[in-house]
Amino acid sequence: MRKKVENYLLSKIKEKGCIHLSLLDPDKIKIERAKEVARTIESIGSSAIMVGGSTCTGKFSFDDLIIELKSGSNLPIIIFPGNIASISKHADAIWFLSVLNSSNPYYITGAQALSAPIIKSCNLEAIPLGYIIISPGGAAGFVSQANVVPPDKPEIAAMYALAAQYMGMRFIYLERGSGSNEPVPVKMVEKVRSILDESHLIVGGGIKSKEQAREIARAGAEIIVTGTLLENENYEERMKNILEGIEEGVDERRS
Ligand code: 1GP
Repeated sequence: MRKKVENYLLSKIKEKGCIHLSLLDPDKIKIERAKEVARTIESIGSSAIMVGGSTCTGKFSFDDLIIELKSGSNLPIIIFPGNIASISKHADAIWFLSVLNSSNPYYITGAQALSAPIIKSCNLEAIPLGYIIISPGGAAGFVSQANVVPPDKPEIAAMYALAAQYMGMRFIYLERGSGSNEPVPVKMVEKVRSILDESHLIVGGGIKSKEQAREIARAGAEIIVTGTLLENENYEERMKNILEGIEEGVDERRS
């Protein structure tokens, strides 16, 4: 059943055509910066904050980071779990993700079964998500033992995406890997978009420029995620460029 955060995302997508979500990796952000970063992300026009990463050095508590982020912004905080430790009752929702092209069932249904009762006890909104990792896949691909999709094979990504839709996953995430040199190829985004008629398409990994964001939004992404650029000194300017690119891409898609 769709709940508050999912309904919020859907209404934003309907309004804007494509929205931007900011990803904060607990291993990479300093907790002292969290409140200010959250405030800036909201003022620039990102629609939600995702928190998570594939590695976990345990520098500080996941709960404390989320509490700090919430003190700086009213945006929904959505957990993007890298493992079953990435759960907090202070978040608003969790992407309940299955790594569809993992070669290890732990990452497809095992971690999900282990974490489901904890998610329920935290009263967290779980949003079903099919996660498809495209080569090179970065840390996410390595940790989740993904049989990464070759970037020049959009039809393979499309068949996984359609399978996810048929399994009832309401969001599909094409992931190139955080910090990847290149984002998901535009042809792959177009192909996946063309085959989906119910699920919503998220694209992330390696998106650094306005032009890349524009092309991916034009190709049919409904959510674009950026994370690494928040680690730069001049991230505000870069984020503004990404948001402008998304708007232009949607305008071109609609024209
Ligand atoms: C990673 O898709 C996200 O899971 C964001 O990637 O860090 O490359 O922006 P970047």
